[in-house]
Amino acid sequence: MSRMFLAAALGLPVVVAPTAASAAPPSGSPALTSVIPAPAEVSPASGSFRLGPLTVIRTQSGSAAAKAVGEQLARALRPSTGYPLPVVAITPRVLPTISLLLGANESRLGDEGYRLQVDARAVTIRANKPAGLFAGTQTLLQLLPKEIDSPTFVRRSWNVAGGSIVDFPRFAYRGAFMDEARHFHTPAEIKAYIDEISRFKINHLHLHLADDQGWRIQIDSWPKLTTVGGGPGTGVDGVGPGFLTKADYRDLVRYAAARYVTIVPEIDMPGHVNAAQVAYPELTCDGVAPPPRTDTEVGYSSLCISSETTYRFVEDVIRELAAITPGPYLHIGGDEAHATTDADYLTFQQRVLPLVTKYGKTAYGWNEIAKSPASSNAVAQYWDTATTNPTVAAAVTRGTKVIMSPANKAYLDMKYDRNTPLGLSWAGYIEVQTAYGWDPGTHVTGIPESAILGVEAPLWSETLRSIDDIEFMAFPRLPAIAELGWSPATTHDWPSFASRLGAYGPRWTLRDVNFYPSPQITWQ
Ligand code: NGO
Repeated sequence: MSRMFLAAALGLPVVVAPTAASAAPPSGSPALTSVIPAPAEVSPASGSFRLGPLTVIRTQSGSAAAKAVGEQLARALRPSTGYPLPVVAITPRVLPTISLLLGANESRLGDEGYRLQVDARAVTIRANKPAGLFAGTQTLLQLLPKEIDSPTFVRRSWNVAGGSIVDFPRFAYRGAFMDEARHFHTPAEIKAYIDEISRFKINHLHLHLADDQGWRIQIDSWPKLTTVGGGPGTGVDGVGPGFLTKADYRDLVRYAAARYVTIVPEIDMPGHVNAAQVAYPELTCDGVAPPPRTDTEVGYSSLCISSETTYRFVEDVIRELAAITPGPYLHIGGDEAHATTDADYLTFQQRVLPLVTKYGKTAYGWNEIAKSPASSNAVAQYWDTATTNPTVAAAVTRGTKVIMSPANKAYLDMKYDRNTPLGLSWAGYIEVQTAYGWDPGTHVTGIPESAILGVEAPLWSETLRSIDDIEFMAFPRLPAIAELGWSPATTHDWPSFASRLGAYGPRWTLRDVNFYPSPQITWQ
C-alpha cells in the first residue's frame, strides 16, 4: 500500500502529488491526469487494471439508479471490446470487477462527486448519489484507450492506469444551450448533443423554444403557436420549421435525466415574440398581425404590456411548461426588449417573475431581468461582454444569483476566426484559448463567486442547420466551458488543457463528431 493510500485508509489528510507517478500508464492507456474536465485530485500509482472478457460490472445492490448507470457503462464498453460485461449486484471476488457503489459517505463529494480507485483487481467508483456514479463512469471512459469509442470491435488490450481520483464540481450548474427557434433541431439531434455534453459533466441543457422566427413547443391552450409559429416557412431563411410536442419534450426530459442532465426551457419575452404575434394578433397592442419574420434582426417585437390578454397568455404558457418540466428552472428570456419602454419592462417583470414562482419554479432570465426588483429570487444569465455591470452587481446584493455566459467568451455561435464558415462575430472571434481563458468566479466586478451558480455555453442557431454544424461550433470549445464550471480554479492551466484536448480529438473522430480542428491545438 502506498503512503497515500495508507493515509487515506487511516482517515489522515491526503497529500496529493499528481506529478509523482510511480509508473507510466500501460501503453495506449491515458494517464490519470488526462481527464477533461480536470478532476479535483489525481494520485497516480503503479499497476493497472485490465478490462477483459471476464470483467463484470457490479452496482450497488438495491439501487435501480446505480444499476442503470452500470447498464449505460456496459453499453458504452461492449461495441469496441466485444466483451459481455454483465451488470450484477454481487460478484465472486476472483473476477475483475468494475464496482459502482453508493454510500461513499464523504461530504465534500456532494451530490455529483465521486472517488475512483484503480488497482490490478478492480476499478471502484464510490459516490454519495447516483449522479456521482455517472460522473465517475464518464471519467473512466476517458481513462480507457481512445479506441473504446469505436462503434465497432477493436482487437487490443484495455488497461486503465492505476491510482485514484477524488472529484467534485466547483459550480453546481454547468449548462449547454440549443436555439430551437432560429432553426428547429429534431429530438434525435438534441439527444445526440446530450450524449456528447454529458461526457464532460455538463448537467443542464437550456432549450430556447421561442423567438421572433418560430415557436417550438406545444401549448394546448394556444394551439396556433405551433401550428402557425412552428409550421412551414418558419425559422431563419424560412428553412427551420418544426416543433416539439409535449410527448417529445417529456421523452427528452427522460433521456436527459438518464444522463444526469436537467432540461431548462426558455420562452423569451416580452421581446422576441414575433412568431407568437403572427399566430395570435391579440398579443399586439393594435390587434394587427405582424408579418412573419425569417431574418436575424433583434429587438423589434414586444408583447402588449397594458393588455390583460398578455398576462393570460403568459400564465397559460408558464403553467403548461412548468407542468412538463421536472427541473427547477424556467427561463423567461427578457433580453433585448428594445421595443418595450423601460417602465413597461419593469411592469411586465413585476407581474411575470412571480408567476414563475407561483408554478413552483425558479425564474431564470437574461441579465436584463436584473433591472427589476422582482429579480431578487431569480437567476440572471450574464451574457454581457463587459466585465462591469452595475445593474447586475446591484441585483446580486439583493439576492439575485448569476450564471455566467459572457458572449465574448462562452458564446459557441461566435466564429473561431474570420475564416470560420458558420457563426456570427458581433462579440468577437472566440478561439479555444479565449473560450478557456477566463475565470467565472472573478470575471465581473461585483459578482463574487458566492453569487455564481455556474456557467453556460449558449449556441445560437441563426447560421446552424444540422447536427454537424452544431458539433463544429461546440467542439472543442464546449469542453473548455465545462472545465471552467467543473474543475477547481487551481487546476486551470492552458498548456495542460490544450494537451488533454489534443489527445481527446481522436475520440471525436471515432464517434463521428464533427469538431473544429483548431490550429491552437496539437491534435494527436
Ligand atoms: C444575443 C441575442 C440573441 C442572438 C444571439 C446571437 C442574447 C441573449 N440575445 O444573445 O437573440 O441570437 O445574441 O449571438
